[in-house]
Amino acid sequence: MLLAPDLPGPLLKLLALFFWALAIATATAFIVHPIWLPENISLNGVDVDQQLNLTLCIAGAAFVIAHMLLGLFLWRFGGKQAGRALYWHESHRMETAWTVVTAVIFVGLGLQGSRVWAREYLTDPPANAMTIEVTGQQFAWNFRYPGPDGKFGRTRPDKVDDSEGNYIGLDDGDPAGTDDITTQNVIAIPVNRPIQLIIRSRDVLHSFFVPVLRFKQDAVPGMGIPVHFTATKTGEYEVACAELCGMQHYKMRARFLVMTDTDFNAWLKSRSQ
Ligand SMILES: [Cu+2]
Repeated sequence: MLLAPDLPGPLLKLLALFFWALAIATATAFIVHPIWLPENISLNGVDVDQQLNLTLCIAGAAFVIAHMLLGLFLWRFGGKQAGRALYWHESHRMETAWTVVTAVIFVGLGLQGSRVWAREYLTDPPANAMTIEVTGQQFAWNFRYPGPDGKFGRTRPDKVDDSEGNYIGLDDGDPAGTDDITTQNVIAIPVNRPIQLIIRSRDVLHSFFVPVLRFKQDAVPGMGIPVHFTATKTGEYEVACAELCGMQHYKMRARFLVMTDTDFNAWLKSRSQ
């Protein structure tokens, strides 16, 4: 409180009110949250949202308590009538306490979060999972379904030809690829069925981001990165590219359709023709 005697009392009281108002307004904005994430439609997303809420509750409580105390001290001890503040430094007990408490909270949240992450990335998809390949390119998302044989055909970089619609370089010399179904900027999946995506890029880094799935994964040239999830609600949602990948990055998006089994089968059939 070294600055306290230099400022007039009313100004310090005003400052105290400002800190209290700031704490209350911020807490209210988070509790009411008129602007928030879109709804979650993924099984795993429930854990992601819980983790986010837990982190916000702890950080929010620390923020509110700190600002309330700051305001309180200004109100109570500010101004000339309060005299000079007592100053001391070095309290090993207090320093140890706040370091330990902070460390426990940070490490605890980290461990908790890594379990949510591991469930999504370090477990195998269920045996009945349907595999779809995702290939990012500047500036579109390509999707490929393996077709009735359940096998993806070979692709070759020298076969890529945008003018012919062969965005991922399907090799027509491979019989496994003849029934492959490809789409651009629209992906459909059946609801309540585990889906495995193999995420690729044919040029630069992209990031496959589906906010309603609480799910974001970089697409890295030369790698096929597997991820799996289950969507629990039908509807039309959005895929965005979440990695700045060039001048037209802003319009790199795809429609994400979650359908009933019947609708999905009909959709896939219409695409294979
Ligand atoms: Cu991109």
